[in-house]
Amino acid sequence: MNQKIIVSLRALSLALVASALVTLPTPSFANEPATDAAAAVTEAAKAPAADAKAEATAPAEKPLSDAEKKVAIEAADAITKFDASAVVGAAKPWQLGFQDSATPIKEAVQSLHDGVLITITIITLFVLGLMVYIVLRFNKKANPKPSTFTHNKLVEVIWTVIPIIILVGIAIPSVRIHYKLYYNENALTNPDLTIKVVGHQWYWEYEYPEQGIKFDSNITKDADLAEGSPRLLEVDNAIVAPVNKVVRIQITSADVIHAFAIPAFGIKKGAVPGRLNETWFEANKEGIYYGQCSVLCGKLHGFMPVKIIVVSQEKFDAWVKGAKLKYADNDSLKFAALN
Ligand SMILES: [Cu+2]
Repeated sequence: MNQKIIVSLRALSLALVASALVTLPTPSFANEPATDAAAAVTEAAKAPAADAKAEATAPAEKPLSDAEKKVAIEAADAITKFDASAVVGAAKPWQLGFQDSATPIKEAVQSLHDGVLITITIITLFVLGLMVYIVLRFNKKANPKPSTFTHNKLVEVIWTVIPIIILVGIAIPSVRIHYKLYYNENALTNPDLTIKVVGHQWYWEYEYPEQGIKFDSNITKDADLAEGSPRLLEVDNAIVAPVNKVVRIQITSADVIHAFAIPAFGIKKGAVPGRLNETWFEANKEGIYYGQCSVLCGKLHGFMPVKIIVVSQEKFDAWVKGAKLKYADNDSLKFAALN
């Protein structure tokens, strides 16, 4: 009889989890093989390349003079110049808990974490209370003549059903976040901006395929740090991204496995050689955000930080203009022209 109840309860829990999954949107694609994702980048890069061709034939397009180039590069440098008051995404001394959330995903992660923490605290206190009660009430002195029963149907039903409800309650928001991050068709196929990230031992390489910008990002040595700039997190060339825009990040590696992680955005994704992983963020606050490589990738693993500067769309456009010139020595412009 008990066996039957337990079997039917298991079936009930499966049905509950299944129904929770059914309510979620159908995935458009899972982590696709590298070739498909790479094709998407090529497609994305094609459109602006075509625009560039059209511009080249238009008579209004004049090449920039050296003085104009200098002004554009200086404007881009001014946007990326370190400003201690702009740092929002970094750990603080004696900090407890997470960094402040800067994306909807991170907000969801934070609230799931808080919910699970409350749940686990209640369970732990309840179990501790039960144990204390049992030790005091049923020790040999207090209860010299113990009862001999071994089963209680009601208790077994209760201790099966309540955990099922708790687990389903945790599973629903957890799976929701996963879907939002990795099956978000809109963010992954129709983003406002695409940035490709390539992990190297031991630095990051960033590409803006649609803008034709490509540069390396290396850690800043302690001796070169600006006033108030965080040690081991500062870099020479940071990612710049517009605020309140969906930014698709495509991640791969040129050598070993790294991981691209930004705590304030709630994203962490493996940089795997031969594979193109995807994630996205939509930062809702302007400022400077730091992250780090999060997979042990060799002796300088701790020295390949990530820095993202989130700015207004106007500032971002100005940065793109200057960065194209500043990083023109890289093969980025050739890269855009090839596609
Ligand atoms: Cu690494």
